Amino acid sequence: MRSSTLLVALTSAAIPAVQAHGHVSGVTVNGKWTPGSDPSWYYLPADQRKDSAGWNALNQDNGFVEPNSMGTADVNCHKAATPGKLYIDANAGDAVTFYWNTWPDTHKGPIINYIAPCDGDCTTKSPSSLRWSKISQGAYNGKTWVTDDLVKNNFTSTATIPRNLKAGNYVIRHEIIALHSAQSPNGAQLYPQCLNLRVGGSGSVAPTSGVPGTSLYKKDEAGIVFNLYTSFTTYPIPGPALWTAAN
Ligand SMILES: *[C@@H]1O[C@H](CO)[C@@H](O)[C@H](O)[C@H]1NC(C)=O
Ligand SMILES: [Cu+2]
Repeated sequence: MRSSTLLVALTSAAIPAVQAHGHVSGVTVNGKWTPGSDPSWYYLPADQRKDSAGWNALNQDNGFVEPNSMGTADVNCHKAATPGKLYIDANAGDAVTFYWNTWPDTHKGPIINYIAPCDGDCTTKSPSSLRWSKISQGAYNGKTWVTDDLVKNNFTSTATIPRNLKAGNYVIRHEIIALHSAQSPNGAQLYPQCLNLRVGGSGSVAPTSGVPGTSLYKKDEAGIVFNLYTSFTTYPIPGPALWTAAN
């Protein structure tokens, strides 16, 4: 008994039991913190979860959505996601800084941000009803990846809300695609994180061309199957073209 306890203690100290990937624990806008969801809340009854702007999802391992699930609703806001109850408050043109709880240096890849209008209340939306427009993206500059910057910057990444975006309620989908195993089919790892966003200000342009999550990516497109371990100078960021009409 005693020696097996010791063995477990030694083993878990030497080898981290689960590789830490990550989730968005919250965001700041103009210095104000709004909480994201915590995957460990998923099995709590809804009335016992802490309120968050982040959507709850079945990602207790801080894990990912695999390319073979790109045709399912899980691609939207992570596995079996349900809406958060709070909103991030921001104006068009504001910067939203996403705080990941952690991120492994090995998990290099693009960081992409999308918005979907809720046409009313985001807290009752289903993932498959959302229509995404890509508002910003970053990946590789010839030397380093945006995920390297994320690790360097206290696990944060910042997106700017288009400065002429029409006021209203949106879901913002902040996503890292980790490429460390993407040389194999179904090896890329999608880490989508959704949060409710209430946009104010006097912007006038609403997205009209958004696409369902299931249309964002193809599992065999160039930026999804990609070998990080050969020499390359550019990386083709996957997904639809940037939506710039409200910039
Ligand atoms: C880093 O992020 C954490 C939240 O994830 C925050 O509590 C801490 O203040 C941040 N540190 C710095 C130096 O900004
Ligand atoms: Cu990982």
